[in-house]
Amino acid sequence: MPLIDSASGNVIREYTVEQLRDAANRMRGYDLVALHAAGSGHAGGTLSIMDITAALYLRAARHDPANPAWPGRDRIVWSAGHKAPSLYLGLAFAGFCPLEEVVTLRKLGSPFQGHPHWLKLPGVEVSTGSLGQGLSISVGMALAARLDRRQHKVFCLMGDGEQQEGQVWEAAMEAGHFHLDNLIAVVDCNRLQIDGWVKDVMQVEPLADKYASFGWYVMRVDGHDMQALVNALEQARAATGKPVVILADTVKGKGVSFMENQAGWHGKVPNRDELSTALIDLGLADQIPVERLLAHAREYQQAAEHKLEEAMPQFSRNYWWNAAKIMKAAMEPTRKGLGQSLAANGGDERVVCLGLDISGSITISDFHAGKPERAARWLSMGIAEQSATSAAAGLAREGKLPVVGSYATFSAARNLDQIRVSVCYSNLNVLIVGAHAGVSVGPDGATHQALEDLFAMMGLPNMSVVVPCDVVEARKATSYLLLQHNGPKYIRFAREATPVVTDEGTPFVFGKTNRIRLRRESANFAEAFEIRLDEQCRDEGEDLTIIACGPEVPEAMRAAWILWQEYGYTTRILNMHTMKPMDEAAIVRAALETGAIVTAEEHQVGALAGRVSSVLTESPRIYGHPVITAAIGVKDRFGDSGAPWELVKELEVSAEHIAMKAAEVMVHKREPVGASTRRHV
Ligand SMILES: Cc1ncc(C[n+]2csc(CCOP(=O)(O)OP(=O)(O)O)c2C)c(N)n1
Repeated sequence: MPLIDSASGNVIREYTVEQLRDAANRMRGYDLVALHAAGSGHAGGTLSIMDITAALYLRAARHDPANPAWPGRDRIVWSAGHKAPSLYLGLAFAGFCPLEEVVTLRKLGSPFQGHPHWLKLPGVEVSTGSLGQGLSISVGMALAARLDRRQHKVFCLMGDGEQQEGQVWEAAMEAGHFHLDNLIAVVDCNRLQIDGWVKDVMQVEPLADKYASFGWYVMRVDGHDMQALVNALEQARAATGKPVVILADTVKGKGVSFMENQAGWHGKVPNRDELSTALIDLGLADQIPVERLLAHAREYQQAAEHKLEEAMPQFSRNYWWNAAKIMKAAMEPTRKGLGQSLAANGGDERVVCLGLDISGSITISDFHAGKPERAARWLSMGIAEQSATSAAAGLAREGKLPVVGSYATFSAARNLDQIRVSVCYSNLNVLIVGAHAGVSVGPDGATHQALEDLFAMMGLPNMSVVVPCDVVEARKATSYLLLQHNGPKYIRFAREATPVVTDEGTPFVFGKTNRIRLRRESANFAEAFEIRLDEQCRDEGEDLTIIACGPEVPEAMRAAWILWQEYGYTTRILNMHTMKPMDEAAIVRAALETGAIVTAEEHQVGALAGRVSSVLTESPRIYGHPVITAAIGVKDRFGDSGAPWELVKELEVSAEHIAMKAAEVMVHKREPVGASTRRHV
């Protein structure tokens, strides 16, 4: 079946198998250019699925690029959201969007988000990125089509690692139960996932038997044989009485010699030289206008940056990290602290670590790296966050010290009920790692940016929550939580390198806030500040307090520097690393002694601000004392693709935003109600 003009029902274009092969090959070339321009993304899986993409978008599916919302169109659900660039190229080649725009992939504000968002790009059916949800959405769409007596088909594209998600099998059961013969699933079986071969990470085969036993027709094809793919898709359309799954055997990184069958190319993109070699491999050296496309990507990026800078609070000079000769900051990813602690403490025989197919990147695999004697205590659970959470509870019930982690949005949101009941209600000793939290997974986009996790984790009875401010504090916090703290515990940290502002000697006491004061100007940013336990400090008559956690602590320190330089205000910073139980005494002291509090969190505003506010409203010692409060955080919106530091600006959680808000607060502190409110900073 070809592309259709929905108004007349006429065929717009009929691709031959040879033309489809050629299109798939060129799509691979454009994919690599877009990934190179983005600087991040998934080369391996986008290349393996490209023949399927071409066969589906240019031949099998009935749709009209001029009318993406045509009710009679086939629906294509891209469950493997990380392979978004293939979807975008399918749409572009079919004529849904301009081909050259795809090079704005993963850039701030681009319709070509890191993971597909249907509200940003016509032709995308639904938003995906959290693996394992697409088949359920497809079941819903297929049921809706049946209820509405429509004849279109619903296609669902998945990966083979993705089959590890339990939700896939709930959906498979539903599709079989409802005899959804308008549903066609395609699995890109490239046999690799992030942590290695699927069979080693968590065996999913025999997939054919599994689907068949759930009441599906099963076809197995060579996913790079265009004729076989076209035939299979056509046969699947004709099936009656049961849903169809096409298991397409593919090669990850297909077409590029140095990427084929290499797990390392899962989440990696080619540099300029590698791009040239790859295009030669694909026989496309002179066939894609690489320089023109890259120039377009650069122009888009410059315009996005310009818009962002225009919207930033303005001060007399540039205070950004490392912008000036003084106040230089060393940067290191906070996540490394987890790995350092697990490597150091993993000798304890009770410690077991559960991998969720994102092990190297979040550093949990440092637990066993180079230590074969720990291999038995490294438990690869596959992409199955919900089951792994309850399994961790089982391990804890038997006296183990389990650590389970993934992107915070998958380890502290997708599995929320398992955390609530299996872990918290049972009050078990499970350390849950919320890695890559906040905006620090930047280009991946909103689906991967945990900006809500603290609400749930802090709201759970028995749960303790720590949000370390840098790599050193992350190591100390992990070590404490792992070996000394009993009960459910959640540690949350970022992916991106952030300033290192503490050192070995900095106190870390669970539940006790650190107070940070700017003492001097220094070539080294961290050395300009003194950090002590808040309860050991005396009042120095500071003008205001900034209470911050995680990556907002260094931002708060930079804000204190701005406030001193621009207005002469002195700031007390509270590093609220332990978000639960929160150090209420430190908050009350700050309120009484400074009378002005600004909270700063890289999260939907309220996890920190709401808790601080309730401490203030619940504390009789505050009665009668004026306290002005303000909050910095993400304001009830999803994130976006973009560089992490761009998103810090876009979501208004930078030091500049904190400083500007603090300056406003100071106007009100100095001129209380009744006085003139005309003065603005
Ligand atoms: C629920 C969820 N957990 C984890 C991830 C992170 N993640 C992205 S891709 C991926 C591996 C997917 O493997 P597979 O389905 O085989 O895709 P392919 O290897 O073909 O890229 C993981 C774990 C995610 N996106 N969603």
